[in-house]
Order: sequence, then C-alpha cells, then structure tokens
Amino acid sequence: MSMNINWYPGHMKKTRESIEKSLSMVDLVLELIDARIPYSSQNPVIDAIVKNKPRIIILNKADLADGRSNKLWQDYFASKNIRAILVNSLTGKGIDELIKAAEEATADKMKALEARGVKNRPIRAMILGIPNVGKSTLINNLAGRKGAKTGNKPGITKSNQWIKTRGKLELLDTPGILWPKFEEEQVGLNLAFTGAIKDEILDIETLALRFIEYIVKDYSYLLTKRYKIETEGLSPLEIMEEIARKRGCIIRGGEIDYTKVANLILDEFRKGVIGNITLELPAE
Ligand SMILES: Nc1nc2c(ncn2[C@@H]2O[C@H](COP(=O)(O)OP(=O)(O)OP(=O)(O)O)[C@@H](O)[C@H]2O)c(=O)[nH]1
Ligand SMILES: [Mg+2]
Repeated sequence: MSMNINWYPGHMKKTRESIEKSLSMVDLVLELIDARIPYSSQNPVIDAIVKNKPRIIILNKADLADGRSNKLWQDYFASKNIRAILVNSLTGKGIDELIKAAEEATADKMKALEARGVKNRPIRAMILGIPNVGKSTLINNLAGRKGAKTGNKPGITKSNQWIKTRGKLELLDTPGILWPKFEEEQVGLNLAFTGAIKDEILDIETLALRFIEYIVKDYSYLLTKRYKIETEGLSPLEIMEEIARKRGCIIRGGEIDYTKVANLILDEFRKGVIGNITLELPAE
C-alpha cells in the first residue's frame, strides 16, 4: 500500500513554523483527535511542537466510538498526565467539561497575571488537529451565536482574530491543521476507514474488505445486528457478499455490485449507523 505522501514533506516545515507562531499567542492548546482512532489521528510531532504549553486532548466524535474504549483511552492519557475529554462537537456534549478543564489547566497562569494586576484576561486557546477531525465544528459549537469575530486586539499580530466562546475561553480563529502520520500501514487504513484522508490509498472494494476483516474480530455482532447476517465461518469477502444481497447491491444478471456495497459499508460506518466502533486501543 502506498499513500500519497508527496504533499506533506514539502509543507510540513512551513505548517509547523506557522503553528509555532500562533502558539506563542495562546495559553492553552486543544488537541483534537478522533475517538475511534486516537493513535492514528494524533500527529507524530505534536509533543515537539507544543512543548510545555498546557494541553488538553479532545477525543472528538466520541458519539461514534465505543464507550468502553473511550474510557480506556481517557485512562491511558491520564497515565501520561494529559487530560482527555470526550466530546461530540455536533451536539456540544462534553463542552462544559472542556471549558472547566481549560480553566483548571490555566489557573496558575491566570493567578500570576492577576498578581501583576491583569484581571479577567480571557483564556486564549488554539485548536490543533489533522484534517477532518472536527476542528471547524468544534469552533462553531464553542462560539455559538457569539461566533462573530472580535476583531484585532492590540499587541497581537493583526492577521489573527479571536473568537469569543462560552466561559472565559477565546479561540484563535484559524485552527492549526496538522499532517497525519503516514508511515504505518494500519494508520493509513484507519485514516481511510474513518474518511480522514481522501487520498485514494486503496480502491474502495479493498478498503471495505480490510475494514470487514478488521471489525469482524471484535464487532461481528454489530454486523449481524445491522445487516441481519451470520458472520461465523465466513471470509470477509463472503460477509461483504452477504451484505450486498441483503441490501440489494446487485447488478443485472444477479452479480454482486462490489463498488456499491463497499461504499455502503464504509459510509454506514462513518455515519455511525453500524454502531459504536473504536478501531484501536491503547496497548496496540
Ligand atoms: N458524529 C460526529 N461528527 C462530527 C463531530 N465533529 C465533527 N463531525 C463531522 O466531521 C466532519 C468534519 O468536520 P470539520 O469540522 O469540517 O473538520 P475539520 O477538522 O475542520 O476539517 P478540515 O477543515 O478539513 O481540516 C463533518 O462532517 C462534521 O459534521 C462529532 O463530534 N461527532
Ligand atoms: Mg475546518
């Protein structure tokens, strides 16, 4: 498998420099990752970029992931002294907790500022994450109706604007788009399964097959429930063909429409209708 990696190396240095510039203006980093693939959706150099700045991990799309796995990932990050909050950016679930965590993470700094006479300074934060992880959705939800830009603030680079949100949080209006990992094959697959990378790393039929092969291990009951099929003893290809028959993905002459069924399966996974699925756990 080869992913289209040509884009990244050329842009990585520039991207990193521009993020580092923005970072110098914020008190806190909100690192968005996808709760279904927390490892694969985490940028490899995030530690080096963020350094010692307070940071909160947002396990976004938690509504699509497996509840038990969400807890395991929270525990895992807690063991590394990083707070991870479960968020659904579409509904706003978890955002109150996020705001509270942001206040706690910056409390010392705010106290120090107050001691110097700076009162009620907003908490300035920036969102970082790979493409499609939900950065814009989160910003919109945090901003609510107050989404209008607040204009330039004196002393801050003119091109950057701040968005007021609930609580004392203010967000830099441009999130930092990090590049995804692309060295490991499983990571590439996970990113493709969830739709995070649009690059055609595999044809859609093979991708769907790899997906079935993977989820049948832990989530065969969800396939049974959704598609009313038995998976016991069937190969991934046979499972795909069963689903195709159940769902009418058949072309004239009674043959399986592999493209159609592959799209259907991946689409239903991405929408969460197959069920709550997490594709990787901390130990792996
Ligand atoms: N179910 C669910 N879907 C979400 C959530 N957050 C975002 N989405 C969906 O994920 C997709 C990508 O969201 P965006 O907010 O555009 O992601 P982004 O990180 O801004 O993407 P880029 O601007 O391309 O880097 C959209 O279809 C959103 O509706 C979430 O918490 N739950
Ligand atoms: Mg966006």
